[in-house]
Amino acid sequence: MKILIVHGPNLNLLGKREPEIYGTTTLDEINSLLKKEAETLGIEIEFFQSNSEGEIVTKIQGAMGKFDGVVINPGAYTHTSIAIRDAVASTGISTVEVHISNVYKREEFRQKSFISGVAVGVISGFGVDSYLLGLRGLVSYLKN
Ligand code: CA2
Repeated sequence: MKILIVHGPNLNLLGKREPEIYGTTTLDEINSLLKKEAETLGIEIEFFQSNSEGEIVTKIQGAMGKFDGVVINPGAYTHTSIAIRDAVASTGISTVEVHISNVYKREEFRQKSFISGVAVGVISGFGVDSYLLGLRGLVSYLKN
């Protein structure tokens, strides 16, 4: 089984800015933790980060036939991007949406996700663990 991890805009700044909201763990450290979790689960994993909506759409389209599923933190595109939603829906690739912060405890504009409606499930608010829980949930979903 092969899973693609997609990190959206500004997540390359993790651990370097706003630690009170997003913690002190860097994106490289998150990817290392995911890699370890993938080894435990006996699956393959690949990472992609982009600040560009179009690049994320292209990557999701390209995942068809190459990956069994996607774990995505769409960042702020969660709340704006019909294009990313359409890419997930039209490829039909099993996708789990994850967020570091609990978006339902924050500003009202963060409480709307264009992705949730086409995702297998959503995990929000567990910090870095959201990614690990999302990966485990997706692998379990795909196995069953
Ligand atoms: O909680 C999450 O994971 C979010 O997807 C993070 C997005 C935000 O727009 C979503 O509403 C919730 C923001 C990612 C920005 O990441 C930063 C990391 C460090 C410093 C500044 C921004």
